[in-house]
Amino acid sequence: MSESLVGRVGTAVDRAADRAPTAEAAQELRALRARLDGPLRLAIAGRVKAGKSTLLNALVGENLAPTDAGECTRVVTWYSYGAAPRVLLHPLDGPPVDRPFQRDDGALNIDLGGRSPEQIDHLEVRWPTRRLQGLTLVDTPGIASISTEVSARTHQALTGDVGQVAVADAVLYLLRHAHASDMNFMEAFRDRQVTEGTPVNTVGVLSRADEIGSCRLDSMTVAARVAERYAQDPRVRRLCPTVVPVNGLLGHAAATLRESEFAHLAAIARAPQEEVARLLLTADRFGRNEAPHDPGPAERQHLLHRFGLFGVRVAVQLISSGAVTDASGLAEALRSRSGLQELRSLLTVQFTERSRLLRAQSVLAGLRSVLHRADWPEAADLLGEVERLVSSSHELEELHLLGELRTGALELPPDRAATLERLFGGVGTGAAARLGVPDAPSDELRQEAVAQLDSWHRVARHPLTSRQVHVLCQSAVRSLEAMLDGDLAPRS
Ligand SMILES: Nc1nc2c(ncn2[C@@H]2O[C@H](COP(=O)(O)OP(=O)(O)OP(=O)(O)O)[C@@H](O)[C@H]2O)c(=O)[nH]1
Ligand SMILES: [Mg+2]
Repeated sequence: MSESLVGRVGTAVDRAADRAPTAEAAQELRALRARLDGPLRLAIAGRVKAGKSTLLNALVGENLAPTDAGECTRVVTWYSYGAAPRVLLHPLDGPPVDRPFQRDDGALNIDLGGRSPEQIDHLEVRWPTRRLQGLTLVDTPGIASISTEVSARTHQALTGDVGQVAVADAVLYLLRHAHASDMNFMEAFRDRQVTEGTPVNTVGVLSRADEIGSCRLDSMTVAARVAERYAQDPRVRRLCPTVVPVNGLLGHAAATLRESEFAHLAAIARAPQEEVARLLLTADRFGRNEAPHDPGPAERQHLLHRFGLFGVRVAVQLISSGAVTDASGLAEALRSRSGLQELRSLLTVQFTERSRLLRAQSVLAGLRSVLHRADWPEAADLLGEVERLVSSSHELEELHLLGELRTGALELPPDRAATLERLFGGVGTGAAARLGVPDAPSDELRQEAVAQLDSWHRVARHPLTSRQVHVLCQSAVRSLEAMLDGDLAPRS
């Protein structure tokens, strides 16, 4: 379906590039054209120390992004696929330059060549890993309360400056649990300057989820309840209607688990039960206690740094109960407790499946802004063409309505809103997901689509149907007709 839209957007950009009055405008349009065919750009955003870089590493399955300290954490950094490792620095003024880098304990240590973060537009890390094929992850510095050069750059990556298009097609927004003392937490949401994401391209992550339930073994269950509550909060809903709890630290440790770490955890698990319970009471006691000697305090500090107290407790419990017996079994069990798999599935449904559509949307926004800015006679005609393209695209309309439904901007009974959200591709873009009948054979899908089509026609004809619902009915009918013409068309 999105093939035709992408094709039409590509043609519109090419046409504009052919008629661009200046070399800069032509170049900007060529870059937009490349973006249409390039990978989806997913930015990871949130407040300082929300766990953004750790989550990025967990998603890539490698230790690349520096965490904790260093000036690189203050620079917007793109991680994209490349056949060979390479780091490019894009200064604010001038062309990109290659920069040398080392790997310190795995994470990249990039030599900025004496430039301060304020002088750098962004860094681009190209890395040979299949996880980055088709997906560029953009690590952003934490959004600080005071506006600095650096948070201005984060802002631009997420939303675009005035007259410029955002760097990101989609945003993963990290929220940390709001403690009673941290009422500033919601400020980032109130400040529409900070992020103008829309609910269709933003997914919320309740990060550092293990810390929410005081690192007890049921922490993730507690975190899931908190995430649910956040997702109901109108201020959060406006930005990201879905919020999932993730323990990025554990996800990352699971993806990069070493045999020596398993051996240390197994040694702890073998100690007498009361001794283990005492040792694991607090992070401080676990990290600093002189005894036992195997593993000693240095190794235990390392385990804390890599797994967190929750991760250590879970790992020791899994080993001592006999549920896991080797490093690969432990990695698998920890991965499933990190929430990372659920996040991945969500990213697939929300972003990967509609990657082309999201990219087309970004490129259209870029094209519009170039045309508005440019002082050339044909801009008005070209803009008219873009507007016609947008208004005739049912896919873009679905995306728009999905956003409206998710923020609760449309007043509908909850079950009807949920049916429409599903129909517009909210839980998956395949016909079965849209119709709400997973695993059904194609003739059943067809029957279901015809039945739903009838029912929406009936609602549309009903004299008490409001104008707003009438418009939604027409869109629902178009979605179902497209399905019957496309995915569900009889094979010839
Ligand atoms: N317990 C726990 N700690 C975490 C988790 N994710 C990150 N951390 C720790 O939180 C600290 C900050 O993590 P980063 O990944 O650097 O956070 P960030 O949001 O990238 O930070 P800035 O870029 O400086 O804003 C580090 O000490 C991490 O080890 C998590 O899921 N659980
Ligand atoms: Mg960071």
